[in-house]
Amino acid sequence: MSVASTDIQKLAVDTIRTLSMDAVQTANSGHPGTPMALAPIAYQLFNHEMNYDPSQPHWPGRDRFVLSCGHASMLLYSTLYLAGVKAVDDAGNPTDKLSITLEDIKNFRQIGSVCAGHPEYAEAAGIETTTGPLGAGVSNSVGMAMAEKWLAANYNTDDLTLFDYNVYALCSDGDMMEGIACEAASIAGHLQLDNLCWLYDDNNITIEGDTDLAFSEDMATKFKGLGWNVVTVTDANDREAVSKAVANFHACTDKPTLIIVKSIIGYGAPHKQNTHGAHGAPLGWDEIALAKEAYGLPADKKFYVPDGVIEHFADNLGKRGSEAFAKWSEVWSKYQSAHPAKAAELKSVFAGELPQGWDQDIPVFDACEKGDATRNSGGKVLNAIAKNVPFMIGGSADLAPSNKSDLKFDGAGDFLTNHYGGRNLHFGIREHAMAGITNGLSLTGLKSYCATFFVFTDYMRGAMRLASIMHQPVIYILTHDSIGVGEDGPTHQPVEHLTACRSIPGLYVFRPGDANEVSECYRAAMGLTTHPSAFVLSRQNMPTLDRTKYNAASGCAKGGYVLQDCDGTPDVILMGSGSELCMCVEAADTLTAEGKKVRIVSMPCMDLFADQSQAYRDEVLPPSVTNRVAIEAGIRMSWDRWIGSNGKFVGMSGFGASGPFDQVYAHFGINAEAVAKAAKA
Ligand SMILES: Cc1ncc(C[n+]2csc(CCOP(=O)(O)OP(=O)(O)O)c2C)c(N)n1
Ligand SMILES: [Mg+2]
Repeated sequence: MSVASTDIQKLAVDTIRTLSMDAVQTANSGHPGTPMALAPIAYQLFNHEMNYDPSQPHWPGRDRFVLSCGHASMLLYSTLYLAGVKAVDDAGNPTDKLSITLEDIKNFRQIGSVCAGHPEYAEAAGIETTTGPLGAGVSNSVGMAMAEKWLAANYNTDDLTLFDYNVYALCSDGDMMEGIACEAASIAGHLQLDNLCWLYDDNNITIEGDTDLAFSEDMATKFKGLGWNVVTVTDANDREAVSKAVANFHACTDKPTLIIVKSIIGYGAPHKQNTHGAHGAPLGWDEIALAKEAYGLPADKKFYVPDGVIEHFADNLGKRGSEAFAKWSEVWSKYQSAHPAKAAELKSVFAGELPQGWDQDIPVFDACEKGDATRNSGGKVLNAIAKNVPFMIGGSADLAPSNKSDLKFDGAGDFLTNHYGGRNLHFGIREHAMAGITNGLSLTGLKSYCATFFVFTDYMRGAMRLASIMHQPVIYILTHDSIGVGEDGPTHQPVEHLTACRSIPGLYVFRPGDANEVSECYRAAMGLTTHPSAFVLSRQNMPTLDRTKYNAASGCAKGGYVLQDCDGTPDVILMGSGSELCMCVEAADTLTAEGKKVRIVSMPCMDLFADQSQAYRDEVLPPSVTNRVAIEAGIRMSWDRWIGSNGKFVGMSGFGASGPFDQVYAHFGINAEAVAKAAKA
């Protein structure tokens, strides 16, 4: 029996709904109501609007879909399954297996299923970013849209268009309430990102109940004020209206678009529709049976995929996608012959690799007693690397002159409204969105970095954590790294931040102890292609050590290394990082003059040191030498592992103070004398 086209469309939408309900019920946890309500939106976007080839989920020219309301994860899983999105191999090439199988859906929220509670990037092709913390996804989408603009500006030619895609993000009340969403929307509006479309599920309900409890913004007015094009769809089930709204988005060429969609949570569940009952809990099998009846589907079948639904996706999305991909591939192959050098750069972008020779200009710094601030040497090294990595882009949250994060070489340029080719981004004072956007840039294959004062990582932490969860090799440039900030006082002086950043699994925190350590730490960090790294850099000068006297800074590759040794077993090991390393050196000189045998260990990256073999770690920190002193202008916590229970720590135990930096150091007793004293105690 053939089905009229409207029937099969309805059937496809309802199948997204029932798969989602069944999965949540089977897991006995999750949010069923939002996938039920938004099924028509996901269906319409994927099957009829987006330029997306399910057989080529990593195709660089594809439209991106971000599910910012990650709690509605089953909406994405059901849709990707029905769309027939293919799995990819380790190199990102499509295989003939499905990215998400029905088995995975049956095992929603179970260990081993790619269908995790919230969508996790790289678990299954088609999941463009990890979401769950509300607001994160929409911020990523802005980064993805900026990346498209940047790629188009730098690589499209008059006759060969490689990049011309759109970024869609589906978001909820919770997303919109989050500060990061407003920051991200503000910059997107300012930059006039007309390739960005957010669809806001205006369903008037959150966990605690009606949005009246805590949310009464006029979203249309707000977004118009932010420079967005705003369209309203009064019923999520009206797919024609959704399609018209998307057409309106396409037609708008100077603004991002917000489509406000009114929906009814738990749509179709007779007792729980539009109530709290369809929120963060399964519906119950009885209610599910009634909902299935209401949809006109068999009430007793679980995980039922009616005949024709998968074919329907293949006939629409599949066909449209493979034609678009074939067309793009033709352009790409012409491009490779016409512009081989540019094509080689793009191949690195697509593969997430660094170009040959990226490290050829990393500077070696001459020894110098006066030395330099590591933020300054950091700026030099960043520029030396970025010059040879044409797709390395980033910027600061309005502190580039302080962070020394500007790319200053010829042709670097600024990324500005309608001038999207530049490599210096200006995030404005929006740290959380900055870090979320930087994730979006990285997810597009660009080598991205962002910068601010170290203390403001408090505002970025959510996005930094997600970068690590997603294995994105983002770089954070974090200057003004301690009480060394000086006069700005305790609000601007990081104290617990080194330990706090070190505590994020997979984030490599580098705090180089002189200019050559900056070079070598950058070399190490750039090599970490599946982890983010943070560069914690000083405002104040520190000596550039004479490496003919001290061991080479290349030891930074192992995170910690012996900077200077003594003959035989040390009486004491002095350890430090950053601007306090030179205090270890000074203390070592004093102690040596007094006849002590002293070893100095430089520890620019504890995370990397922890990765080394036990043998190497024992070589640097022999277990028999328990007399150890560490110095760092931060709290003790992350040092305990390295100094052991007999160890001593010179550092901070509370907040800092306002004053000239040297006086602040003196006030808190963080200096070589304190190290020498602790060593003798
Ligand atoms: C940053 C953050 N805070 C809190 C939560 C927990 N949480 C999950 S869903 C939700 C609110 C749900 O309301 P809404 O965003 O409107 O989504 P809907 O239920 O309407 O789909 C909350 C508070 C979260 N996921 N992220
Ligand atoms: Mg809501």
